[in-house]
Amino acid sequence: MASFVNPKVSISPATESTPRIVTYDFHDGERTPKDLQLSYFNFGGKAEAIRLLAFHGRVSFSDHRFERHQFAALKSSGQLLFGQMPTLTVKGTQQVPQCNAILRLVARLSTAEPSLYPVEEPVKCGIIDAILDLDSDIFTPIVVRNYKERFGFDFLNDSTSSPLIDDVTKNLKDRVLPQHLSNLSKLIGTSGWLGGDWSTPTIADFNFGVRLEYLNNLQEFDRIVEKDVKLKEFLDKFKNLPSVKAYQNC
Ligand SMILES: N[C@@H](CCC(=O)N[C@@H](CS)C(=O)NCC(=O)O)C(=O)O
Repeated sequence: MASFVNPKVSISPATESTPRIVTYDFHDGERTPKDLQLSYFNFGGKAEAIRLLAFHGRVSFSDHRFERHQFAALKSSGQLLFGQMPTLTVKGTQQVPQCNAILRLVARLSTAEPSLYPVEEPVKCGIIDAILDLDSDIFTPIVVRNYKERFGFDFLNDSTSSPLIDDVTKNLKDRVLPQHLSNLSKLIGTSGWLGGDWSTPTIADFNFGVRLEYLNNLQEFDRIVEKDVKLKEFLDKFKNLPSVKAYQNC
């Protein structure tokens, strides 16, 4: 596989009130890092697939990595459309929140060939969308369990509820997650990517390349992803993409 030509990377450190900003400039097109500002916390989380996708697709952007207290100020200022991150701000004015929407937008802005989200192939896009939607089937119960108050289940934070939460964790580990992961595994095509026999990754692979690694590392689920040989091979294939390796070394 061809090696990856790195962008120009510059870093501006965080201050008390401003985020750490990393800019990736590919000089490939009209767009500059200033045109696309990704806002998220200063860790991987739900932004990492977007960062990797933009990097792989040679889409210049600036990565604004907020500390928690800075996010709290941003949220209370009302500037975030849905009160959450990640969001992608385009040319300083238009804001696109929601991971899947951002992944699609970044893929459309990329000139990568074959496309990371081929809008001229509606069925392929339908398959990619369906796979992306599986993300919420897999992760919603985990997020609800971890952030109960965000979903109105505050009362389950009571210590007397912890046996119930343990039951939830057990059910997720033994039944719910294995079923979803088995379905996902069956979608791996002959070339190792999700959804079909196409030879290059799409936004579905970028999403799950990051998200399955995260799930696999959650202690309570005991490396649940790598128990499936095909998913393990998928994760290895993703981590070995020249762009992914280059991003890690940037
Ligand atoms: N549906 C949204 C969920 C985004 C989300 O859950 N963001 C979290 C961080 S991972 C957040 O902003 N949490 C802080 C809050 O809700 O106040 C997406 O897919 O982008």
